[in-house]
Amino acid sequence: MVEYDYRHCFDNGHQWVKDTLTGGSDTPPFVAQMSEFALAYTGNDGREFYSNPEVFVEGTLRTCAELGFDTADLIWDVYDIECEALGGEITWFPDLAPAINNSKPIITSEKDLARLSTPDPHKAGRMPFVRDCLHIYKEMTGRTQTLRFCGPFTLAAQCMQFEQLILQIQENPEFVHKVFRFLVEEVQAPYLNALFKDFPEAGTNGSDAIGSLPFLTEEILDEFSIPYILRLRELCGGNPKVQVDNWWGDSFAENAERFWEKKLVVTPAYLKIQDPDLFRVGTQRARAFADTVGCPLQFGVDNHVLQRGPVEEITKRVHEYMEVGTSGPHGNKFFLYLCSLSAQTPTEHVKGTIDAINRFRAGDRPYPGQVLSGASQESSGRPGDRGYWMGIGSVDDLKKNFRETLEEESKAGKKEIFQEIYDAVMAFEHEECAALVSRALDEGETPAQILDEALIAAMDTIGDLFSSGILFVPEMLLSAKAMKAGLAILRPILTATKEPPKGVVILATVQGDLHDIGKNLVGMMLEGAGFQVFDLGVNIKADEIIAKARELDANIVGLSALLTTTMPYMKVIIEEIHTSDVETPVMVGGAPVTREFADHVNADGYADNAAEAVRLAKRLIAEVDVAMVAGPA
Ligand code: B1M
Repeated sequence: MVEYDYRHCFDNGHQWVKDTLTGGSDTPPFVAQMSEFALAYTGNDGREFYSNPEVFVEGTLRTCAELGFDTADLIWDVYDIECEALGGEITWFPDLAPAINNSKPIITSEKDLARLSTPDPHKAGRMPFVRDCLHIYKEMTGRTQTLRFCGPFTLAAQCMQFEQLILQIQENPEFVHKVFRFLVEEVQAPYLNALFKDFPEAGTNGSDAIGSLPFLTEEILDEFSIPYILRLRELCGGNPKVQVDNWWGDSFAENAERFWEKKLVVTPAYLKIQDPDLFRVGTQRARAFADTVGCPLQFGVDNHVLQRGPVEEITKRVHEYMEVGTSGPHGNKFFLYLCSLSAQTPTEHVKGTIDAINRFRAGDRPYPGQVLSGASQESSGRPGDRGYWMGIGSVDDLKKNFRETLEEESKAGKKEIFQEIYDAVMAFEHEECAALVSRALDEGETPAQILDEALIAAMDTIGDLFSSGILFVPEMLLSAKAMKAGLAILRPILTATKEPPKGVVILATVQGDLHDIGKNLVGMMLEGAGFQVFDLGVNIKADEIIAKARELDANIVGLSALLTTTMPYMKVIIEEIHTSDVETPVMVGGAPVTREFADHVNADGYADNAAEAVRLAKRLIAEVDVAMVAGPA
């Protein structure tokens, strides 16, 4: 095995990064999140890699040195450490990073909160693993690594479960503030300060996948995200290095520039903008903003581009980002970021990416002046019909009065009571919705009519507004809650009268995958459309799905996957369903899933977003012409 001189082989890269963040660097450096790639590249087992500090540090350093990374960035499974130390359930995978199973939240009430206490940074969960990694890295390289932590908003979502967090923000904001204070003051600050004791000179970085648009609105960002990042900084002695740099969602902001100003509040050292938002908003617009502020700038290349390739496409993306990034008066304060190189990113693509970076630096530029990013372009980085992510389109494409038009069309010619129920759902008024549904029943309307004319009609509009980027996730959750309050009044009557649902759907996020926000939204929309939904949860294997489909005589199985690594399980599950006695059609979805992939795995349908999932489910039911089943909710 080749021996590398880890004390010196990253010297240049570190110097370039330092210069970029201070005066400026003649060479634009790159940094990368690549631990899952290192896991695969070094042939390790997931559990061993993410729990044995020697293996983790050596594997990361070796991979970076062997392939010629500028620096070696130690990024363990940053979203898990604090929640795991508090008792969150961790799931291990042989070929993936571990993950918190946040469908089993550890904080659901004041009582839960009262039971929790500050984890001992030297003993709790894998906090010692992190500390040991940092020490070993320092011994091996002579350098201090960045202290990584979970952004407070994402940590709260990991502990409370995302949907519950959002609903509690509306219903009981004081409790949520209490949770945030506990997490920041009694978990994160002691943890970071213990690490600072060993590494006083270290920089820090928080990862915040959920603390961003469109998971939250700008109001929630202002009240629940930013203040707690700043509070953490204050509790770490006002250290300006306490930062959270990886919010997404720039393309959902009403005003990207204002959003970037907020980013600079939590990460004053530089502005980071990453795909897929960067590709949508456009590199030139981002460059222009950074020039007006004069701050260092980082562009992040989507890991789907890096994984899918081909190398020519990677080169185009890398060269555009580097060319635009390094242009203008502050062009020497630019660095590139490779977002999360996954376990299945082919080594050839990683080599091709680094080669593209080096070619650009050497002046070998086959695509000079080529700018593909910007609002009018399709992103090859994000599969899906429209190239948009999360299955959400752009409001720019639509008439300004889209919402009004939809509402008018949907309510036109309806009885007043149905209009009122519709309005209550649209206004997120769950108590009002339940009261109006009761009144409609008293007035002699049938449950089926109330469902179709009022509740389903409102959820149809909500689905369209969400897939057009007009409403964000919190608004969708709140309207679903209002719809469910109305449905709760109808359900006993529907069951007693054997009123059949539109169909029975089993939902699951596939094996290896713990992402459930998209699946849950699909479930809510399906319920809102009159389907009976049985959600099996996350990390689900074929046998469980087949057993449930058989038990319920389900009309549809719906599979969701958010990781390219777990998409292949869709194929496995579908094959097992096909070889079983169950004949239920299968629909698939999730950000990396495409129509072509759905065809390839023999799925019966693919939907880009939640509203489309409802249309697809209706079509599948109509196609198979199955007998509708009434059953308990
Ligand atoms: Co994760 N994560 N994440 N993450 N995360 C992604 C997916 C990633 C692209 C980020 C990145 O690095 N660039 C990347 C995947 C890379 C890859 O696949 N190659 C990634 C990774 C790597 C990871 C971890 C390994 C940690 C890490 O970052 N290194 C870890 C893995 C855990 C695991 O599952 N084993 C992890 C963890 C997490 C959090 C826990 C922090 C959190 C998940 C919380 C939760 O779900 N409870 C999280 C999040 C939030 C994301 C991003 C930021 C957003 C995903 C999401 O919820 N989107 C994501 C980055 C990105 O996408 N840019 C990322 C919103 C949701 C509404 O959209 O799910 O697409 P989506 O659903 C849409 C449609 O797709 C469709 O309808 C929905 C509504 O319109 N749809 C269906 C969905 N399911 C459907 C089913 C249907 C039909 C339509 O029929 C049945």
